[in-house]
Amino acid sequence: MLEIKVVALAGGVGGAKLVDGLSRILPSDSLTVIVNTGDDFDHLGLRICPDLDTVCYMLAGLANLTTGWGRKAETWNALQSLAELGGPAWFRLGDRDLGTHLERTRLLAKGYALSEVTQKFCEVWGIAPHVLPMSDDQIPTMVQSDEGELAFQDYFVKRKCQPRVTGFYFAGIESAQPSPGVQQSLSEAEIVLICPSNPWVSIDPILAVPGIKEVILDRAKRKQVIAVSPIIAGAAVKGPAAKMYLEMGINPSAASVAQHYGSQDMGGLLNGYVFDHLDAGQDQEITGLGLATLVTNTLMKTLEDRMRLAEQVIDFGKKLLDGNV
Ligand code: FO1
Repeated sequence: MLEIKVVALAGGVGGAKLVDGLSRILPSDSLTVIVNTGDDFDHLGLRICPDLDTVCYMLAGLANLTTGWGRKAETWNALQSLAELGGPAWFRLGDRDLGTHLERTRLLAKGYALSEVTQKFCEVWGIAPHVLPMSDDQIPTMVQSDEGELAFQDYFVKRKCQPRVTGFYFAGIESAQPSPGVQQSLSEAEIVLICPSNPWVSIDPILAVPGIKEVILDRAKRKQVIAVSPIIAGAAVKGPAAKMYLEMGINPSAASVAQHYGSQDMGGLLNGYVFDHLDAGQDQEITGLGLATLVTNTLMKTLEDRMRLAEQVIDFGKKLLDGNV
């Protein structure tokens, strides 16, 4: 097993898959996952935390791998009853998944912080890595579009990502704080890994929490920051990332995501960048940004893919740490 302190920044499905791979090749006390909470919202009186649940369900072996959200072996009786009564069924909550939302909402109402609730759930679900929400404050991602401002889930689920986006903002970010343990894990990290999640709405919210980017940029201790491209051959593996890039006037590519995060010697975050064989032609452009590069198969279809990519990324990070790249 590799002894190395790794902190992964993750959002939805792409992030959860790589985190699953990392959790299987790293000792559990050497992996911390900082998860986006910008997608969170209140629905039917329940606090829903999609990216926390996607990461935790994946790590607990409970995830519905087909949809990429919610639980496997799900039933839909409660939602069916709600729909029959004329309630809003557009955001599909399965019976097993509802248990998570009911208990999270109950504990939050009793005054527990989201990070405390998450830790409790991880203990019950037998999740060994540390899973931390980026903040215990609510920081809803708002989508600015040609139809005006939309709450994230209204854009993503109700409107199926149809509106053309012009920008994003994270409401309340100015007064938000990282949740306990986030800054310490980042300052102790030898590898900070930006997972192949949507840069705009899964990773940027994490980096925007005051105090998070600052700690990542502080290279006082041995630290390498690596991102894995969520774009392969101009398309997102899943979700609206490429569509968002196009609507923001940027050509979606592995290189444009590398630019999005920027290299350390240009005041940006990254030392290293991992992208797919299909985009090998962009290697010179990406290297030209001052980044060390790893070109490999980044598509994670199977558990073996997830573990292989995780091993390759960590090996790449160790080489960077030892100055061998
Ligand atoms: N995404 C959908 O496209 N349709 C849904 O009905 C839906 C329900 C849902 C329920 C719980 C949950 O945790 C996630 C759910 N998602 C659904 C996915 C969710 O919108 C996304 O996971 C994130 O917000 C973006 O990654």
